[in-house]
Order: sequence, then structure tokens, then C-alpha cells
Amino acid sequence: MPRTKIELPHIENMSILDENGVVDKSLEPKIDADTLKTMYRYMLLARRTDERMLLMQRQGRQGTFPQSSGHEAISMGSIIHLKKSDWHVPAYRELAGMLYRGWPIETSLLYWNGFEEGARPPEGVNDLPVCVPIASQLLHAAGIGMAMNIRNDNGVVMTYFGDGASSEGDTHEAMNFASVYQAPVVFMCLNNQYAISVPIAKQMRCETIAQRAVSYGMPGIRVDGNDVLAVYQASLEAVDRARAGLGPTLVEGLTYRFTPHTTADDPKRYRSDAECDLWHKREPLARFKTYLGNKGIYSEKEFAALEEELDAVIKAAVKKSEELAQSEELTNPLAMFDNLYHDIPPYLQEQKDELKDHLASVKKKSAANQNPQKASAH
Ligand SMILES: Cc1ncc(C[n+]2csc(CCOP(=O)(O)OP(=O)(O)O)c2C)c(N)n1
Repeated sequence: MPRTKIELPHIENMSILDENGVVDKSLEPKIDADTLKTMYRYMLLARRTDERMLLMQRQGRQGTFPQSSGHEAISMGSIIHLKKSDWHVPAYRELAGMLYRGWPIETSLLYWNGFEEGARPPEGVNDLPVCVPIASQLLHAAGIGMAMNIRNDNGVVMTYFGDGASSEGDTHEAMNFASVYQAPVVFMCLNNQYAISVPIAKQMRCETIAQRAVSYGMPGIRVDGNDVLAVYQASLEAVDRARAGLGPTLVEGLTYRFTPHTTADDPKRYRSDAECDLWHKREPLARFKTYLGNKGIYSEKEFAALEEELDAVIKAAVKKSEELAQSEELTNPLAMFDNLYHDIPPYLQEQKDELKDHLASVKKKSAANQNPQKASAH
């Protein structure tokens, strides 16, 4: 038998809630009302925050940032399965999941305004910060998962990456290591079909990203990434496998970025209006809202009250972040010496002292300029 067929697993494609909010009853996951409400709440909170941040960026009050609108179902449908003690390793479009895990909105506003404090996970939250170097977070996730195995920790790591990231070498190394060591990692791919202006057809020849799982010896599945129920079901199975010691899984969610890549990008140069219109009709929040309405989870009045409540939460967070951005604590340049070393080395201490003296003399000079009489009396 010199030439035989090698049987390889097939890759499934799953969709449960269609773009009109109609559910496939045979596949509908059993989710209690409180969990459905939580998922919708954080998806909406992320969407409204994203929209608010865009307005602020256009007003010059917010730095350049990558929007998350359109990616809420992948983030929220999967993160909901994590326990507090599990680990979340995001890229940069997982605002919904980060808010759910306990990151205050103001940390996001601060982070994208250039304050390192916005990257600090809140006390007790097992999340890594936003990760901009593409695909590097997947190695961190694989490492955390391997450490969990060494420690006999029954935890799970959920990590996120884009279609562009799937072509990076780091992704290969992370998936191979995670699989070889059976690390409890769930690799969630947000396939929004573009890496900035590069369409997916220009960076890979295969039909799905999910099928790459086969070559790493792990299960892979593609789901409709705008269908929160499909994401929920696929990631539930992945988390269960990881927790049972059966290793990693790759879940690819097919979605679309409704916005520019970042606020500094002009997508009209590489995407047609017709394509954008088509995907807008498939966006994740509207269909989930229809589903919740049909199930009687929320009435129209309650939907409106929730929007009002969340808008007030966002307004308060904006105020807080703008106050923090002016505070002594966040604007003190001496803080840059504080968090790199436990014991600051002598050469850095010297630089810190020099800067401290310099700041004191600048302060003295500006006080003297403001009050020349008092200064000359001394
Ligand atoms: C290692 C690295 N190379 C290049 C970049 C520049 N860069 C920023 S976003 C991006 C595209 C990422 O595309 P994808 O992974 O599909 O994620 P998306 O932004 O679409 O969510 C690139 C190349 C980077 N941040 N890091």
C-alpha cells in the first residue's frame, strides 16, 4: 500500500442565531436569563463606549485607538465561560470581555490616551493588558497554560487574535507548544477579514483559519462570529475540553470590522460600500436584541432603560478619566522610574534624583515668574 489516504478530522461551521435574530431551535444552547442579560449588557456597554470614544477622538480628547464595534459577540460569547481564577489574554478588540472581567471604562480611556496606568489590570483580575505587538500574546497564553499544567491548576486560558495575526510565526509556535504540552488554552480568532488594508485572500490560501488546528492536532471550528450563541456554544465545548485536561482548541469567528482599523485609518481606500453594507446587516447586537425580545427577557421599555443606564455609566467614566489625566499621580514624570525594578539600580537612582532636582528648580522658577516680588524678598 504505497499510497493511502490519511483520514483527517473535518472542520465544522456553526451558526445558531441568524442575521434576522431567528434561532435554530435544534442547536440553541440553554442559557439562563441572567447570563443572557449579562452578555447583552457588556456587549452594549462596549459598543456605546466605543462610539463615545470615537466622538472624543474626533474632538481631540482621545488618542488614536482601535475600535471594537462588531467584535462584541466573539469577545462576550466566549469570556462568559471563564471563572475569576482563569486567565484572559486579550489582543486589542476585546473591550466587551475586558469590561466584563472588571476593567473600569476609564482604564481604557487612559490607556488609549497614552497613560501606562491604563494598562494595569485591576487588583485580583487575572487578565494581561491589551497587546498591540501582533500575535505575541498567544505565546504568553501558551506559557500560562503550560504553567497551569505544571502547577496542577485546573484553570483555563482564553486568548484572542486576528486573521492577520494568524500568519505570524508566533501563532505557529504558540499553537504547537500548547498542543504538544496539552495546555488548557482556548485560541479565539477574530477573523474580521482584513489586517489593516490587507484582505485575507492576500495572506492565506486555505479556506478557513480553523482548519489549521488539524495540523497542530487540536480541534478547530469556525462559527459565525456575529452570532453570540454560536460563539457561546463552541467556546463552551473548548473550555470544557481544556478544563478536562484535553488540551487546546482553536475557535475561528467570522466577523467584520464596521469601523476603520484604528481612528487613523481610512477603510474607503480598500473596502467597498456594498461590502460594508452587507456586513452591517449581519452585525451582532441587533440580532441578539431581537432574540432577547422574542424570549421576553427584556421589554422595549427595559431595553431603553438599560441604554440610558449604560450611557450614564460611560459619562461618569469619561469625567473620571479626564480628572485622573490631570492628577498629580498620573502626570508625575518621576513615576517612570518606579515599576521596572524592585530595587532601583544606582545609575537609575542617579537619573531619578537629577530629574527630581530639575523639576523642583522648574517649579521654583515658575513660582518666581508668577510672583516676582515675593521671590526677590527671599
Ligand atoms: C508584530 C507586529 N507587526 C506589525 C504590527 C502593525 N500592525 C498593527 S495592527 C496590524 C494588523 C493586524 O491584523 P489582524 O491580526 O487581522 O487584527 P485586526 O486589527 O484586524 O483585529 C498590524 C500589521 C504590529 N502591531 N505588531
